[in-house]
Amino acid sequence: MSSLALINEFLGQPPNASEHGYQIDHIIEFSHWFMGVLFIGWSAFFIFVLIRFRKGRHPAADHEGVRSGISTHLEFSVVLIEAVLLLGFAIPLWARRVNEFPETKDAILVHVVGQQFSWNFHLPGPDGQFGRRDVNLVTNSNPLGLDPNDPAGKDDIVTLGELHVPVDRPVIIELSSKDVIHDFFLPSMRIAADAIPGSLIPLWFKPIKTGTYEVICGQLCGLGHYGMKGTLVVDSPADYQAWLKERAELAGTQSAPPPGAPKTENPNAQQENKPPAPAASPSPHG
Ligand SMILES: [Cu+2]
Repeated sequence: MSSLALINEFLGQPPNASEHGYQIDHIIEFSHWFMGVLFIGWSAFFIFVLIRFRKGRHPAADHEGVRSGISTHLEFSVVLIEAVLLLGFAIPLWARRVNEFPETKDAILVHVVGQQFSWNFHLPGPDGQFGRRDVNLVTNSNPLGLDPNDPAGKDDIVTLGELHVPVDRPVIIELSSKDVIHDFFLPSMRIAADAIPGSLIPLWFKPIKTGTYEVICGQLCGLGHYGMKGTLVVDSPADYQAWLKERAELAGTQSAPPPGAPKTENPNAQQENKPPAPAASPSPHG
């Protein structure tokens, strides 16, 4: 895999840390070598044509041009290879991320909500149930509008900018946005998807290496876009349990605002002009 590493380094890709990521790397690698071959092939052909059909050799123009069918065949093969890449590899790869979900009982479910200019992460807590969310309850200290009267939401965990997940377990993300179109991009996990206001977009990945990784916004979403970064921490199972416990204790020590708001600073949320946050969300399998 030395060529793969070379391409990765050349493109500035961070090392892959997800189960499916090597497939993405292979398709990126193949596309680049293929484009390299096309570049050299077409350049050589161009130079050949300049010399072969120079004015000195053909003083009178031939208006009929090429009679051989070779170029048609060549162009057709290029289109065919590109179609195979797209239909045979790229689309099925993507479909596995957004259609074929793992069993929910093994997976970590997270609601990810983008807003100008930060990422909110909402976990269901020990009961496995997400609390009800209501756009009318959104405040600076309750960025997702969690309903304080919903028992299912009492143990929910809401964090700003930092998501913890355990290693070697599938993570199912349900993505939405409170204001404009953002793009939830985890370069090390080789996954990205647009966060669109009014839509719930499911996707999943499985982290296979513990560590701290970057979460970025991949869509120019406003003046503060450059700063719309977060952190994905892939923990060992023990560290993950410790983190869950710590968040639960934090949530327990706060009375009002309710459990959903361990971090109360959210300078970007606006109390007036509330953006349309998505309401309670269905499972991605639904
Ligand atoms: Cu953004």
